[in-house]
Amino acid sequence: MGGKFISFEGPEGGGKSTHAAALAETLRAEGKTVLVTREPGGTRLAELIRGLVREELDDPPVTRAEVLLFLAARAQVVANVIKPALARGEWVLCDRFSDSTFAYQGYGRGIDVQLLKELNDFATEGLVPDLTILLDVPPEVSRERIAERQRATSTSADRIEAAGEAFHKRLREGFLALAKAEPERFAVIDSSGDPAEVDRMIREAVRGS
Ligand code: T5A
Repeated sequence: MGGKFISFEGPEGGGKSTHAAALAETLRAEGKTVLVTREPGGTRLAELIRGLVREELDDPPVTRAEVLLFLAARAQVVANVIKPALARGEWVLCDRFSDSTFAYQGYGRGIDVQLLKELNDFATEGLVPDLTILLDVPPEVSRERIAERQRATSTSADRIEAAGEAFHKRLREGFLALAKAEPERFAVIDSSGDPAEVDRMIREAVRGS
């Protein structure tokens, strides 16, 4: 049987990387071949774009350019990494995918979500995850986890993390609205609690998908 394509979404610090790695371990222990990738990123070109969109530049991308940069990175990882892995029958876990564009550039930055969906379809050749795990955390938990990571790694907020409180509130609401519109694809999981319990809920969502 072929593998599934599962995306992890949600506000910053929701635990996407942590819980995607844990799910990969579980699936591998069951004998499945699992590819874990991230967005933007996952190929050399897409990783270069990741650096560009997160950096504080003298010439930061205007919103339309930001959209196109994320979509260029997505087109690259879909064509060269995700689709080939799915064609080989592997499971693919992706840390962020299309819903991040709808939430951040749509609900967050105010670009029309329908237009974004059309542009995104072009970039992904219509590829949609079989299951999207939305790791939901309130803004205060998100802020605290980002601050903790910055303290631990002696780094500062990137350009998008540094966007204001109202932006982060809008994008969380955006993710929840996207999930409400497609309940059959999304599993919304409260990620503010015990990590082991979050992992258990994720495994349950995957089994039920
Ligand atoms: N972006 C991206 C767009 O604007 N548009 C797009 O189309 C796309 C694809 C990408 C940035 O680009 C933007 C969104 C982002 O701003 P990123 O690195 O993918 O950047 O995104 P971040 O969300 O910033 O990644 P983070 O690493 O901050 O968040 P994660 O992966 O959600 O969280 P994780 O796993 O690193 O965990 C963060 C901390 O919380 C702890 C972990 O140990 C860690 O310290 N933690 C928990 N603690 C308690 N309970 C739990 N359940 C926990 N889970 C994790």
